Amino acid sequence: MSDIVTIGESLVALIPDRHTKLRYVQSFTKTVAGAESNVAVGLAKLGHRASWLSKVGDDELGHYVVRELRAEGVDTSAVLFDPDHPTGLMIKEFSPSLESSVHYYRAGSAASTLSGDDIDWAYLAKAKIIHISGITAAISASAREMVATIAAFAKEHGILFSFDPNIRRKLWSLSEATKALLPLLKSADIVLLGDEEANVLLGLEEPQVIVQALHSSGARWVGVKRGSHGAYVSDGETALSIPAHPVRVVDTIGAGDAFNAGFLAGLLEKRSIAECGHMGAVMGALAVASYGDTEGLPDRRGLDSVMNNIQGVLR
Ligand code: KDG
Repeated sequence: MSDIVTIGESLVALIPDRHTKLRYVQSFTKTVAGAESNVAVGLAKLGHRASWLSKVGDDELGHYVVRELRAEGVDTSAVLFDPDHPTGLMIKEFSPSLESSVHYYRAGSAASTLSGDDIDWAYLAKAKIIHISGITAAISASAREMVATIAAFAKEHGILFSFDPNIRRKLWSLSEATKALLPLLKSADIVLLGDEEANVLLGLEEPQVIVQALHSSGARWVGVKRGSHGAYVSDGETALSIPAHPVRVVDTIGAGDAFNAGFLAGLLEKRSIAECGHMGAVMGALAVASYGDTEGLPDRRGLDSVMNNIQGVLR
């Protein structure tokens, strides 16, 4: 049984060996990407029981993705292999100024065929937290419907529903995203979102105001991710700013998922909101300091030693 189940598409990600246009790149490193599996990997590395539920192609890339996630300690026993649709692929591109962008080859992927029929509901019912990002809602109509059904299922079964809108403009328009994501945001117990996403979805800018609005619509815990400005976190009683953990940035993709993993680990460990926020900030920073979405994430000892140096935070 897992403490947390994450549900969404994972892809093979190709990472270029240099910061230039893809047309000039000759070598890539093959890795695994995917917002929800990134969160599961982060939690598993910290010693939590984390599952990732999805569909991949019954192809070499699909078996690679599942093998890698299993090797990181994620429970992949509920993952389905689809013989008729391929595993999705994405290619990262880094500009000389370190801006990252992504190119997707995922339309018609195995994960895009996900629907409520693919869910093992008895398996899901045992989770303490279900975490999903808006990317799952963006990949197809059937996946979008599945996410709404899962949110309702979580509520009925007293399972905490954790949601990160993760708006991806290459997957849908802002108006489509807003229409689909707002109800999910409002049904979540835990909302973890970027400040720019809050601006798009709620029209709000100040972290304090964003947090208040999300608590009024039902969220018990909120984390507003503010990039190099750190984060603003709240449990409804205590709200505070968390400074960014200083690191040398090389690959920003995956930072938000790493924050989510640290924050959710803190909640599972029944830590204070300040500790949850710091754990998220440290995980986010370690993710961006290395190439790949999850390769830089610490194990339990690594995170604890950084946290021990953060004065006045540990219990
Ligand atoms: O949050 C990081 C993800 O965006 C990345 O791993 C790939 O899932 C991904 C996506 O769809 O962009």
